[in-house]
Amino acid sequence: MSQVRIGMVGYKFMGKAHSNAYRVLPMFFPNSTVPQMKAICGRNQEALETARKQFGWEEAVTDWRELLKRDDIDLIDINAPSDAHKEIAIAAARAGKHIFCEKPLALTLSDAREMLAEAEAAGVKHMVGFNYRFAPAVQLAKKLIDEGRIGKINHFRGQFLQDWIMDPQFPLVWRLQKEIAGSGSLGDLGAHVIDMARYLVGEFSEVIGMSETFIKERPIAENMTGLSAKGGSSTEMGQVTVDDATLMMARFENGALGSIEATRFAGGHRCTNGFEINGSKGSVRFDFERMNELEVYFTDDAEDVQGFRRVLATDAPHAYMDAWWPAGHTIGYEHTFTHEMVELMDAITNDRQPVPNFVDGVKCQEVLEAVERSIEERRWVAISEM
Ligand code: 4PW
Repeated sequence: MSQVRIGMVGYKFMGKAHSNAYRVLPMFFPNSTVPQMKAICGRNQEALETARKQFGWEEAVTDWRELLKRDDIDLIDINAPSDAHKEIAIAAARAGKHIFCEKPLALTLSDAREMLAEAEAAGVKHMVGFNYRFAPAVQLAKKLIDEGRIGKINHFRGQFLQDWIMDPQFPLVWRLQKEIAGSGSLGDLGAHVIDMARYLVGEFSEVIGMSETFIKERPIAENMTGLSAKGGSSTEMGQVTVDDATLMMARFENGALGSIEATRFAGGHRCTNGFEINGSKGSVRFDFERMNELEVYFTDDAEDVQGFRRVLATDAPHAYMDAWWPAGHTIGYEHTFTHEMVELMDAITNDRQPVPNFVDGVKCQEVLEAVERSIEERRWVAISEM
C-alpha cells in the first residue's frame, strides 16, 4: 500500500495538529506510505470549509457517516470531543476502516473496552493519540531504560501542569463538562502522564488519588471551544462538572513507586508535561517545555563530574531526527504528531498494530477510572478490581 486515504472527524486544535502531520510527512519521510487527505468532517459548514482550505483537505462533509460509506477512505481519524469517540470508532470498525482516535480513548472504561473489542473483532488497525511518546528525548529515555542503563526503577515522578483556566471568567468550555470530556485535568492531562509511566516504567498495580474543582461555576460564552476561548460579557453561569486538579500516588507491578500531578491551576506553567525516573544505576528527567532535551544521570560517572547532564536529542542517533534538520536544530510540538503518523502509516503498510493502540487506551482508562473510584471511596484501588 503506497497511500492511506483518510477521513478526519474534527477540525479544531487536534484537527490542525493532525492535518499538519499528514501534510508534512511525505516531505520529511519520503519512504513512508503517503497519507492522502481525502475528507474533513465537522458540523459547522462554514468553519469546516475554512479549515478544509487552510489545512489542505480535498473535500468537506458535515456527516461522519458519509465517510464510512465511501470506498476511497481507509482510515478514520477521530479528534472530535471525547463524547464522540465511541460511536464513531465502533461504526468505523464495523465499516472495516482503520482508526486513529485521540485520547482519552473514551468517557468510561467500559466504553473504551467496547471500542477495543469492536476494533479487534473487525480486524482493523487502531491507534490512540498519546503523542508525547514521540518526542525524541522521550524515546531516548525509553532506550536507556530498555537497555538497563538506569538499572532497576524505583521512582516515577510525573506531572502535567497548565494554567489556562485560572481566570474565573474563563468560560465553561467542553473540557470542563463531564458529559463531553469524561473528566477534567485527570483525563485530559493525567492520561498523558499515565501513558508515559506505563511506557517507561510498566503497568500500574494500585492507585490512590485526590482532586479538587477550585472554580465551580463559569460563564457560558459564545466561544466555548478551545484553550484560548474568551469569556465575553455573559453573566449566565454554568456548573463545572470535572476536576481542576488531580493528584495521585501509585505502585507499579515491578515495585516502583509513582506520584502524578495533573492540574490546570499551576500558575506560570503553560505545558509542563514532565517526569523524573530514578533507577539503581541512574536517573532521567524530561520537561516538555524543553522537549529537545533529556537530563540524564549515571551513578558510575567519575566522582568529580557526578550530577545530571543535559543531552540534546536533536541529531541522527536519536529517533526520527535524521529526517529533520542538521544536528542541534530543534523541533517542536507539531513534530510529535508527525512521528505518530509515521508510526501509523508504517503499521498499516506492514500489517501490524501501531503502538500505542486501543489496548494502551484501555489500560490508561483503567488507571483513570481506578483513580476516580479511589477519590470517591477514599481508599487505595487495585487495577485488578477494574
Ligand atoms: O496535549 C494536551 C492535550 O492532550 C494539550 O496541551 C492540552 O491538554 C489540550 O488537551 C490536552
